[in-house]
Amino acid sequence: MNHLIDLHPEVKEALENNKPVIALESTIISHGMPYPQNVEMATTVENIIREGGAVPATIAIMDGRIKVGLDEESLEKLGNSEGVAKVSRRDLAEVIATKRIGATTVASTMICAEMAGIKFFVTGGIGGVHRGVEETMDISADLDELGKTDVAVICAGAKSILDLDRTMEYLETKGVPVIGYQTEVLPAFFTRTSDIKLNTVTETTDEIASIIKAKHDLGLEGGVVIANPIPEEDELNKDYIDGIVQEAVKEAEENGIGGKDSTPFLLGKIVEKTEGKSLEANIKLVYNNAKVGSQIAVDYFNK
Ligand code: PSU
Ligand code: MN
Repeated sequence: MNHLIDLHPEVKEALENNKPVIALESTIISHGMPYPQNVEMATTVENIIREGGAVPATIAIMDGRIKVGLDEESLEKLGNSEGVAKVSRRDLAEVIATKRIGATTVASTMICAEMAGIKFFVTGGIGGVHRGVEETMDISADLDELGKTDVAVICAGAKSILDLDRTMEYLETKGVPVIGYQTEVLPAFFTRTSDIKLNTVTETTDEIASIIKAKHDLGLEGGVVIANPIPEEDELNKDYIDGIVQEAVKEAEENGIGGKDSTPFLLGKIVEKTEGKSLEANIKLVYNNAKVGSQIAVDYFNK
């Protein structure tokens, strides 16, 4: 184990006894949702994973260490402090060296999970190729990480703040399997569908576990995306949310928002403009991913 990693005792015990462990990111807490809903979401997700028979490991950077598994106090600190750094692959060394508080994105959570020996990771949505990429070159480091780091990421697709077609092309180039769970098309986060057909469609979590197992047996590098649509009863109206996303993207442009600030700005604007409806949907889809993700992990460990 890397000497910069601190494993929470619950996580350590699970890893030593070959029990399913699920990594969780912390940027969704610090930069993806407002306080106090963010902390409540983080705590509930952990409980859903425990009920599903796996052990949750929320990952963050504190005191110059990679924390794998957080206590209540640390979750609260992440969710309710000013100046928490958003840590992607690029930022990991700096935030460790300067001992700042850092929240891990999908990319850096994958890195830390792999270092700790964790194979599964539940979140809301992955980063991707941004709209207007021709001008900005804004492509999330999450996509390259998925191309090289061996962790299975369970999400609800990607938000339509992104260029979903190009995001899928990029993942194909990087050799990342995108597996639909009970869906033939890529889910678009707030909505269950998009017009992008998936190459791999599954009906059961056991099928997904088998695919991941085969990938491991082959020794193929890189991650896997499992795309799990938001539950029907929590889905937002497509035209409604598309309109709001368009406004948010326009405001980001007008305000010259770029780099790592782009995604948090858009997420915040969407919550504001939907008067919290998007937040509610976001929380529900994460819970659903936690349920399906722990089932996949349990099925995998039963193989
Ligand atoms: N998408 C969401 N919610 C989020 C994020 C993305 O719907 O909270 C966060 C994740 O941590 C993701 C990161 O890894 O934003 C991507 O940021 P960027 O686009 O700057 O790579
Ligand atoms: Mn970016």
